[in-house]
Amino acid sequence: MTVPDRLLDALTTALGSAGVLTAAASPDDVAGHVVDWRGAHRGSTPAVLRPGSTADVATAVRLCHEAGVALVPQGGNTGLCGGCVPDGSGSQLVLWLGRMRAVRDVDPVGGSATVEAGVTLRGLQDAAAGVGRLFPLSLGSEGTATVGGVLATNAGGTGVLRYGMMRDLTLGLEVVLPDGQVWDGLRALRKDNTGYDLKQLFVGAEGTLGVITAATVRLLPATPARATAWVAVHDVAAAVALLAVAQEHAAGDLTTFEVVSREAVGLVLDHAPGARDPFSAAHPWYVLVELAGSVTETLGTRLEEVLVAADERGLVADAVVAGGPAQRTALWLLREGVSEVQGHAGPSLKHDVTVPIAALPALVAATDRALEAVLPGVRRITYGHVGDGNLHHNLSKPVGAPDAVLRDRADALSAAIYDEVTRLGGSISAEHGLGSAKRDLADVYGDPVERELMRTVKRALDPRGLMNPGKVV
Ligand code: FAD
Ligand code: 2HG
Ligand code: ZN
Repeated sequence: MTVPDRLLDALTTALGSAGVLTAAASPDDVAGHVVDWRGAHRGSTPAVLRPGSTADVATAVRLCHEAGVALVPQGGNTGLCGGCVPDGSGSQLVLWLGRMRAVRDVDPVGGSATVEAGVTLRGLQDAAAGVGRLFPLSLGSEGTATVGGVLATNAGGTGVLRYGMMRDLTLGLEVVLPDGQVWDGLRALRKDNTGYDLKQLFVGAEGTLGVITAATVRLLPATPARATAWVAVHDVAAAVALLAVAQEHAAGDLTTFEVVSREAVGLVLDHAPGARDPFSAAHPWYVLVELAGSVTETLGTRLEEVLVAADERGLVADAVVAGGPAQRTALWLLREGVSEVQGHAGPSLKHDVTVPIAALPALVAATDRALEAVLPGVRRITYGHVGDGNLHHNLSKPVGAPDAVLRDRADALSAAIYDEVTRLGGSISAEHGLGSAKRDLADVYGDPVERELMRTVKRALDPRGLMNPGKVV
């Protein structure tokens, strides 16, 4: 169906002219909302709605519900599964939350903050830091990704090992339901056993059950001190063994434990401005280890203990400890830079997979063989959150091959990875979600009872199927 003009008129009357951007009047501005960050998912829409308040969102959702028009919630548009863009039919409206940027409350003693959905993740971190507290979720996209988006995708990042994912940091939500009702669940309570934990339904739902307009999240004591090492290891088994050593010697302070393959580091060195290899020789794998706490000297000693113990067990090929903030930033670039530079190797096939940590070496070994059999020379740009059992097992075409090679073999390459992940008891989406990209794969690899239960929830909350249709279920 097409979006009726009278709906767009009613929306403009309700939200004001700043609240509705039409493709007819502002084609360039609207164009930025119909394609995702990577340019991998593209759709179309006659208009982008830009509500400035929860009341605006409720009105817009109610009007669309009455007209039977579908909505696609959107925040920073940094999602990696196509969940944030409309389909190509031109019959879906984008609901952009980026104007809702108020920090409603920050409570350092109670350890909570309440912010609106359009506040960026960095804005939330800064609000916490402003009162001497920490909001610990951290992602490469944190300058653009919004609180609504990281909630809707249940984002993870580089601090999950210590602090958990977004759902673990959420105390309460305010949500506009698919018919326009507002659910005010903004409670900062640590204990609240009054039935189903409804907020958790909306976290990770990718905008398919309602629009998150605000959230109350946990704040933690600040950890101003850091100790960071970049460690070269022979293989993923050594990285996993190093994780065990780090947990033995620094468990309470261990915040980040990330692995990066040489292929991935090589791309950063070639393409990220300012990137530099701290070692004189290349190594097959690297680990970024970071401890965080309050006393620099204590952390430094603990990190030293980790490295000495690992070296005694023959796990370390080379290692460097950051001597100060500039060197720390340089080491982080070798890890955080990968996502941004992979495009230089051509189009990518992303696999955000997870298996039990102990199975990571088997996963890499088995998929190395299987991928090579499908497409000899295919580049494994593998890296990720080993401390969480989560690898970004991303692929690029063989050096010198045309882009089409990867596209033509895409299904077989992905199956080589997902089959092995499933055999090892893992999941085909660790932290990025399903969106439109992995919805059908979830039906293939997921448990049928679980998938049907999800459809039952979707039907119960959104019987007309107007909230981000075609995504997740
Ligand atoms: P969008 O991309 O706009 O939307 C994402 C999904 O959420 C869509 O389905 C959308 O419909 C829905 N949505 C958005 N806002 C709302 C709302 N208010 N209410 C309901 N639904 C909503 N992810 C990780 O987990 N870990 C990482 O380490 C990580 N690193 C990244 C690094 C880079 C460079 C990039 C580009 C992405 C990375 N991501 C990572 C992906 C991550 O999913 C997004 O960065 C973020 O969580 C999405 O936030 P957003 O505001 O951009 O949401
Ligand atoms: C990361 O950990 C992100 O850097 C992005 O989750 C992963 O781009 C990717 O595939
Ligand atoms: Zn990640």
